[in-house]
Amino acid sequence: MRVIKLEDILGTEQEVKADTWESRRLVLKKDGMGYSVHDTIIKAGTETHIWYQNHLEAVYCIQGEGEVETLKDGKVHPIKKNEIYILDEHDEHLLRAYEGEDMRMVCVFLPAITGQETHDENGVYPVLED
Ligand code: 9YT
Repeated sequence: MRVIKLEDILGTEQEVKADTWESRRLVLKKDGMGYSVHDTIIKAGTETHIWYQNHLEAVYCIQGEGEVETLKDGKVHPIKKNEIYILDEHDEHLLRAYEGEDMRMVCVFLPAITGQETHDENGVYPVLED
């Protein structure tokens, strides 16, 4: 077995920064588990357009508050600390973190991401803010 520490990932290529989020990719395909595990910060007051067409994802919120809008039906699902949402239909969605506090999410992807995906291949399209 192995122990993987967040502190050892910070500042490496496993720490990825975008406009509206930062993700610390703790477990990747290379680790051989079949899934990947990410500790992701969603910045307060932002909206991110996400569509993982090739992956299933479970997202457990351990800090902060926000909402997920699923685009096929326009439903808005409030999400706060201690709640997990599962994208079991490759749902295209908007993830919004409310003002005031960043959201911190533990995300599991199946299959594992390699860490080399671009945002487009990964299905992440940040919404540009004016
Ligand atoms: C909340 C969420 O979907 N996080 C995904 C992980 C992050 N976008 C990454 O590591 O690419």
